[in-house]
This record gives sequence, C-alpha cells and structure tokens, in this order.
Amino acid sequence: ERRYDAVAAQERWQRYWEENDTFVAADDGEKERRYVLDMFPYPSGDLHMGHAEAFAMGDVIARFLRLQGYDVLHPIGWDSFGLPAENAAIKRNAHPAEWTYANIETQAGSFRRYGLSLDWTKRLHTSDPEYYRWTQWLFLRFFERGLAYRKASPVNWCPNDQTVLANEQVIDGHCERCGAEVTKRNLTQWYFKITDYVEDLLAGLDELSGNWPERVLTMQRNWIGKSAGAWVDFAVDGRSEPIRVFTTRPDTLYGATFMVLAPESALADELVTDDHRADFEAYLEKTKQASEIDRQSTEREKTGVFTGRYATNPVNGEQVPIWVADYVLADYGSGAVMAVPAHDQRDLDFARKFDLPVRRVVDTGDADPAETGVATTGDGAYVDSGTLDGLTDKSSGIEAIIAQLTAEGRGEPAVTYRLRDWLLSRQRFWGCPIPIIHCPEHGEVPVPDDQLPVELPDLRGADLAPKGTSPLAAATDWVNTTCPICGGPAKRDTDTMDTFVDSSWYFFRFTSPGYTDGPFDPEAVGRWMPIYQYVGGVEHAILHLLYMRFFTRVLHDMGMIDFTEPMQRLLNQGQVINQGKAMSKSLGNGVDLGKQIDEFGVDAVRLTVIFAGPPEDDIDWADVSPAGSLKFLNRAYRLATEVTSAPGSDPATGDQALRRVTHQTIAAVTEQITERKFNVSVARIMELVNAARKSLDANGGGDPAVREAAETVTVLLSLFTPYVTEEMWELLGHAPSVANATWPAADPALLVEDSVTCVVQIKGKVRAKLEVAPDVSPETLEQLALADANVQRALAGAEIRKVIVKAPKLVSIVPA
Ligand code: ANZ
Repeated sequence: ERRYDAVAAQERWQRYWEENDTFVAADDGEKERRYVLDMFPYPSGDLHMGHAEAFAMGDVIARFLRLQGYDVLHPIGWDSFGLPAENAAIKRNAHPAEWTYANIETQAGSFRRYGLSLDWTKRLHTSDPEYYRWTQWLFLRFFERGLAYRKASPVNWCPNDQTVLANEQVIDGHCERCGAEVTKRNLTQWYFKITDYVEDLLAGLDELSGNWPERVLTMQRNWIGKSAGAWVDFAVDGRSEPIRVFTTRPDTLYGATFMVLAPESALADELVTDDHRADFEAYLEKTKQASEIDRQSTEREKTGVFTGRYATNPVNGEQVPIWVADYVLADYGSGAVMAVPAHDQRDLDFARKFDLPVRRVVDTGDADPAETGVATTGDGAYVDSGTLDGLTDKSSGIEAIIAQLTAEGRGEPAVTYRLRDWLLSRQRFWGCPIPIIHCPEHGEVPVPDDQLPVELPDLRGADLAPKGTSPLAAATDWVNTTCPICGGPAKRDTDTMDTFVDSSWYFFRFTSPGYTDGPFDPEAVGRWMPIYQYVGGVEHAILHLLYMRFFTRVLHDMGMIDFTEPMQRLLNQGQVINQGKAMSKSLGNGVDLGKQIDEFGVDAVRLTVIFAGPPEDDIDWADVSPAGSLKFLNRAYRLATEVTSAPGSDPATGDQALRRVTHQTIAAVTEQITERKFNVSVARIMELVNAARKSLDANGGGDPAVREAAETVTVLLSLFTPYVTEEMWELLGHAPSVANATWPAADPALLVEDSVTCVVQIKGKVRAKLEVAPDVSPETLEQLALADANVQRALAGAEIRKVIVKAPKLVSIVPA
C-alpha cells in the first residue's frame, strides 16, 4: 500500500515554490488582482496552533482565488516592535533586536514549512529603519494636519510595564499585556485626533455591513459609543457660569433631585466648600485607585461626598445639592451629571445610600422606585413634569424639553461619543521614535523629512527595565541635538509610538515594500487595494481595525488614496483550545504545533484545522483527529497512484455515475468555499474520494472518469493540503505545480438529477408515483402514466375525458 512521504514532499515543494516564484504576485495586469491578507504576526516565540488555524484559513482563500485565475497578492511580514519582545528581552538579558530578529527567522522557517502560498518578496518588518522611517513620515503628516498633538491628562498607567496604555489596552481595569491592575497618572502625552473622524468611522461601518461579521461592526459601534441627548445648564449660586451636564434623558429633568460631579474634575475642586474640603481630598485619593470599569459598575456599593454647594434645577427652580462621586467619570460628557434617581439605577442607589429625595416623573406602570429600589427606564405618562405632562412617550418628551430649554437658553441638543483620542506615546525602548525635537525657543519642531528615519539609539547593554521614563532618555548623545529651525540646543522626544501605529499602515506598504519615495507607491495601492479579504482574530475587532480604518481615512484626505475603507471582507477565525479550555502553561493543556507537524505532517494538521468546524468556531483539539486526516490523505493519494489512463483522456467515455458525483462536488465546493464553509467542502471531497474508489475498484484505473475524479480531488484539496496534492498532480502526469492548475468548472448537464418523481392523480387523488427522467417529454409521460398498473386498476376501465400533463412532475387524469 503506497503512502506519501510527508517530510520529503514538504522539503521538495517548498524549494520548488521558492525557486519558481510560484506565489509571487505577477502584478502585470494580465489577470484581475486580489489582495488576501492575514494579520501579520508578532515575533514572540515560534508559531503556535492559533497561527496554524488563522493562516490555514487565509491560505484557502488565497489559493482558491489563484486557481480561479486571479493574480493574488498574499504577503507576509512581522509586527516586530513592541512590549512582548522588550519584556522577553529584559528577562533574558538580551537586546530586543537580537531576540526579535532571531524569532522572526524561526517563525519564517515555520511559515515556509507550513506550506502557505505566500509572496515572500513582499516581506517587511516594522522594526526595520526603512519601514519605521515611513511610520515617522506619516506621524509628521498627521502632525501638520493637527491630527497629532500633545496634552497633559490623566492616563492609564501600568505599574508593572511602567508605561502608559490606551483605553483600548485596559481590559476590565487590567493591563491587556501583563494583567496588572491599571492606575492613573497625569502625564503629557502624544495623541492622534481620531475623534475628528468619529462620524466618518461610524458611517463607514454601514457600508461594510454584509461583508464584515456583524458582531465586529457592533463592537466598533459600541466602542465609538455615540449617544444623543442634551446639554442642560444648572445655575450655581456665587458662580457666573452654570454647570453643564450631558444627559440622554433631558425629559426626566423634573425628577433631577441632586447633581453629581466626577471627583477629579476641576469643577469639584472649585466648588467644594472649606467645611467639606478635607473629606473631599480624602475621597479623591481613594478614587485614583479604582478602575474605570469598577467605577461604573452598578453592582458596586455607592460612595461619595457632599460639596456643601447647591445648583438650581432650570425647569422648576429647585435648589439641588451638589455631590461628588466616583461613578461619574471626568472625561465623559462634562464630568457632571444631573441625578434622576427614580429613572436611573446608579442615581437611585446613590440616593438611597445618602438619603436623597427620589421623585418619579414618568409613570411606567411599575411600582414606585422609591419603594422598590428599582429605577424605571421605560416609556410612560409624564407626571409632575410641567409642560411635559400629558405626553406619554420618551421621544416626544425629549423633543419637547430640548425645544423648551433651547428657547430659554438653558440647554441645547447634544451628541457625545465614548471614543477618545488615541494616546500613542509609550515610555518604552523597542518602538518607533517620535520624530519631534523640543526646542526651548520653537517648541515642538518636526524632524525634517530628509533626516528620517530618526533611528533608535543603540543602547546595547543598557538597562531597559521600565522606570517610568522612556529608556531613550538615557541616551544623552542621542537626546541632545539642535533645533532644525534655529540651530540652538534642543532635545529629541524620548517616547516611542504605540505599536498599533506600525500596524495601522503596513498593508499599504505590502503593495510596494521597496518604495523609497513615500510609505507606499500610490499606483501600486491603486492597483491592489482595498484588501479583498482580511483574516485574523476577533481580539483585534476594535483597536487594530479601528486604527487602520482611521489611517486609511486620513490618507484619503491627504489625497494619497482614493478609497476610504481599507478592506472589503473580514474573516475572524476561532481559537484553538484543548479539552474545552484555552491552552495555557498553567493548565498544561498546550498543543505544540511543531510536534503535531512532526507526527502527522503539515497537510494532516492543516486539514484537521479546516475540517474541525466553521472557520469562526473554536476548535477543541481534544475532539479532532489529525491521524484520521492523514488516513484520508493517504486514501486520496492512493487514488492518484492507481489512475492509468492518459492525461487528457475523454471522461465522457467513462463511468457516468461517477462523473455526476464529480461535477456535483465541483459545484458544491465552489459555492461552499465562496461562502467560507470550508469544513463542509472537505466532507464533500471525502465523498468524492469514496465514489472514485468504488468506481476504480469496479471499472479499473483506466476509466477516464476515474482520472477526472482524481484530478478534481487533487485540485479541490490543494486549497487545504498543498504538499500531498502537489505529489498527486505529478503522479497524474501533470507539470508542476497544482497551484498553477485551473479551478474546475462544473458541467451543468451533469448536475441534473437522474430522475424526478412524477405524481399521477385521478380526480385529484394520488394513485401512482413514477420515477422519470427530468427531461421526459409530455407525450412519453402521458403514456407511462396510463400504462401504470395502479392507474389501470383505479380507472377500472372507465373512459377518459381529459389528461393534463405538467412534465415532469404531474399527470392529472379526469375520467368521463
Ligand atoms: C440624567 C439621566 C436620567 C440619565 C435617566 C440617564 C437616565 P450614555 O448613554 O452612556 O451616553 N452620564 C453623563 N455623563 C456622565 C459621566 N461623566 N459619568 C457617568 N455618567 C454620566 O449615558 C449618558 C447618561 O450617563 C447621562 O444621562 C447621564 O445620566 C450619565 F433616567 O442624565 B443621564
């Protein structure tokens, strides 16, 4: 029994593909172009099962498009700056560069072995000076457009990594990378003004609907967090300016019985009276330790302090006490809220704790919140609400009160967003230096374009351990420079950029990685982009995708590209887990990709990953069988070894039943791959292998229909298992490579069913069912029906008045 030698095949075809540039995009205009991209990897360690899955999925699509006749760009590179590399380097006492580039080589070797149809000529690393030169160039363009700026503000601070984190990198109050609890610090930091693009980014999501997973669109919308309502002004005794609050429920204004300020807001500090200052200061200190998520949790016991001051409710003139509480955040709305305990749960919890009045102003039909402790938020009739009394639904209530407040000059319609500007500076070494020089005379001065890149100082042997200031500050020779404007002494900015900046534009550069006149060749981008298919984990659904969409829009507004969304389609593959749990060192349930490949071969591992389930679903390695995959591949391989007819022999002269299975499989698999139902298509190919086996055993290897089936199996399967199918293609007498084959077309004539069921009725009653050819003529069908024994019996010799024939499904007989 012949089996294929996985290791030999792997080595042989890797070499073949590279020597022959099999997967290098032609980019010559002969074929329509398609750009397929997998999210590029971090070089921390070797490839793991997660990469195995994601890249197998992307490769199916790239290979499919290529066989369908497209010129496919399927590049690979490394997101090689960043904390994981730096932390690992510190731990091992190595330079991040050495560690990073060594890992890149390891991963590159593994990617090669994994048999991906990658165009290696497009390779890039974000930590290469020729790459980050353009990251800096882009930063400066953003700076010129007012889209990069510095400001002092309380920022998320990871005490373990000793660095600032973007809001997006704080997960449930903890550092996304190391899990340490995040605290707040006041620092001057660089920001990208992504909020300028908030409406564009929202509108773009609507265009993507249908081609991006709905849940990703929802996550982005929620992250942007647009909310409509009103600004309402509350006058304060002894202060010329009123306090503005943002509310989504201005219609509940008559029920506002107190006001709450964020502890760290300037307003709180200003308003608190001397009597209450000590309590306030103590409370403020405590607030700094709480995470944003905790602060907003409805579960948490409410805390707060009274300021000693009162404000005036603008609609009823009532004096309401002003409190300070940490459930109000400083950087949302105005950092101040009107509290309506009857209709807002957090306000109600607070009111009950501190004995503040609860006044119901919307009668929703539920029991009084003052008694139940449950705030009511639905529609209902307004009560004790002045001009609103008589209205019965929120939208008219909100509209009416906004009109009234606007007319009186005490408020106006408002829209707010949760999205904040993107904090991009990091106090770390292994990142892209910010190309700004600080001059005592001229302030923030851009490094001139012709002096880019500002390369990282060597700092070899220096202590990179986090200290709260950037390690770059230690490189005094590097830091001390001259001002490009006046030539006077000046200092370089010592922060580096968030690595999300690097990954916000890499996909542009893949179209023209050697380009030296800009970050990318606009013509190459014009030819290849937008990306046809992007593949990657849902963990990047918010941050990375939002940032790359933002960059794309800025580049569009700079006139460098003519589209606004970078990718048409998005596929989020699931995770590979084991025994029902995410793989982890502590659980000891890790599955080593390298070992799996050593044991079963690349093809079997790839097939297993694809066959396990729909691409979006998690794969539990405990439930799958690479050994079973290997067995199937050997079965398919054996088929190819037993075909004896000559290439090009006419399948029409062979087993017609097998031909029908072959063409139905082609039709089904083509549709399934297009719909990303990869696992289902594997099952279909397995059935075809079985049918071909049967026919081969019955009719021999010389039957040309068996050849057709074996060739079809080879080409279809090559999307998943490149090595064994290369071997099969060769065995079948074809010149290499199967990657250059043509995706087979299903012959429509062979797709029709063998027979259909025809119903024969007499006086409307079903008397017989006939199996007939789908293209049976009405005359033949009538004869067949009348000759049927059951029909004869039912007619019992009666004369026939009329026969209605609707071929091929129905014959209706009307006796006289
Ligand atoms: C009064 C009110 C009555 C509210 C009511 C809600 C229900 P979204 O939808 O998330 O935008 N709010 C405003 N600024 C805040 C801040 N800085 N920190 C915490 N909460 C703040 O939420 C808007 C609502 O959240 C606002 O509407 C305000 O409470 C509160 F029956 O005002 B509302």
